[in-house]
Amino acid sequence: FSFLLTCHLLAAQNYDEAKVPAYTLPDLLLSINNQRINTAKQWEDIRRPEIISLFEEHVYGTMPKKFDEISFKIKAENPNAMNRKAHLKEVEISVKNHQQSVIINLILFTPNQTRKPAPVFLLINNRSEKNTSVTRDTISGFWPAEQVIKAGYAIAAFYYGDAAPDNKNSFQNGVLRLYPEQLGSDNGMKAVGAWAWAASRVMDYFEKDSAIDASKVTIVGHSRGGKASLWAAAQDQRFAMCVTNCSGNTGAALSRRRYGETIERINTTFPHWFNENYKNYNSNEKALPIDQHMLIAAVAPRAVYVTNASEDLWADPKGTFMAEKEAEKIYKLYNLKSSLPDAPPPMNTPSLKPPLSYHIRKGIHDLTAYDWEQFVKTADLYFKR
Ligand code: GTR
Repeated sequence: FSFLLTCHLLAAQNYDEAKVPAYTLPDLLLSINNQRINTAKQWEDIRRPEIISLFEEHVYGTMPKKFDEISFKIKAENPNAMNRKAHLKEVEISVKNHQQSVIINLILFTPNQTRKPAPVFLLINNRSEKNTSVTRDTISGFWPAEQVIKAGYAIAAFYYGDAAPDNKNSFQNGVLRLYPEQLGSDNGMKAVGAWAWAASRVMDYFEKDSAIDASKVTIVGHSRGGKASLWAAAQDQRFAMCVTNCSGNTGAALSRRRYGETIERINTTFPHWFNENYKNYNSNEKALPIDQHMLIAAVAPRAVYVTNASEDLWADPKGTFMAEKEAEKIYKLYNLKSSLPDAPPPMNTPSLKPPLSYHIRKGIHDLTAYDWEQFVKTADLYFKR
């Protein structure tokens, strides 16, 4: 019976543009108490903090800022990895709070060709750990380390399961052990919050590693990892650039369009990703005080690269582009000109120029060498390399 009920309640997903409901997006430039936001300072002092709090309260859960202790241990090191092209470090990031601890295992390759601290790409790895093999016995487009090293960047990754198992019954067995109070509260963070939290602990490590230029860290995430990379970059302003790849619903796509995956659908399939309050918006998007354009805007004035794939309608490529386009308003407050076209660019024709970049790749929901090639080009422009 309950199975039938669930099927009934979960209406078929819409892929018809004509059936996208009429909606009004919450105004980026109007504060909760109706103050018009006209300057970058007002944005930073009033509206941006308000937006971050709204996302914490209604979507991703509160982001804990404190812990008792953090330590970094180099577990293994090879200065001549990748045929001497890179220096490999395997770092154990251990964080303690309330007598509990969590370990995030970081894999980091830095390029040997340069003596200067290197800018770095950090991937939240939500696929097989084989993708980030330290022996390089598996080389995949999901984390093309050789390609990135060759371009003069460091490349790093951690496995998301270290921070929170991606499972509705066991997501608590990670970062949340440190913050048990979050579990009982409707605005407590769950898995996506924990993945983003872990990215910030890696940032803590980068700030201590002299081989890394911590002012040039690009956080990369694909799909559920792309929801986490966007949330991480939105609230932790130390990330210089954010790549949110095929992140779709509750990532870079506008929820109010109800195109492809919906809030109800994501909360039903993945009840352990977002906070309890978010379930109040199942089939009730209009009641949300935010939409995802505001999350992209919260990264401003830093760089954001949003991607989609042509066969990934589930992630609503059009709604994703529209969300990024809306965020232009905030970059404008900083006198930063966006080069985004008015409508999504054709397939495999990236709009690369930072601070707002976008592409739609031909093909399926994935993170590929093609995508990384564009991220590197954008980083070259953004970091003026
Ligand atoms: C899907 C989910 C998407 C996306 C994707 C992924 O099942 O509906 O929101 O996160 O998984 O992570 O690959």
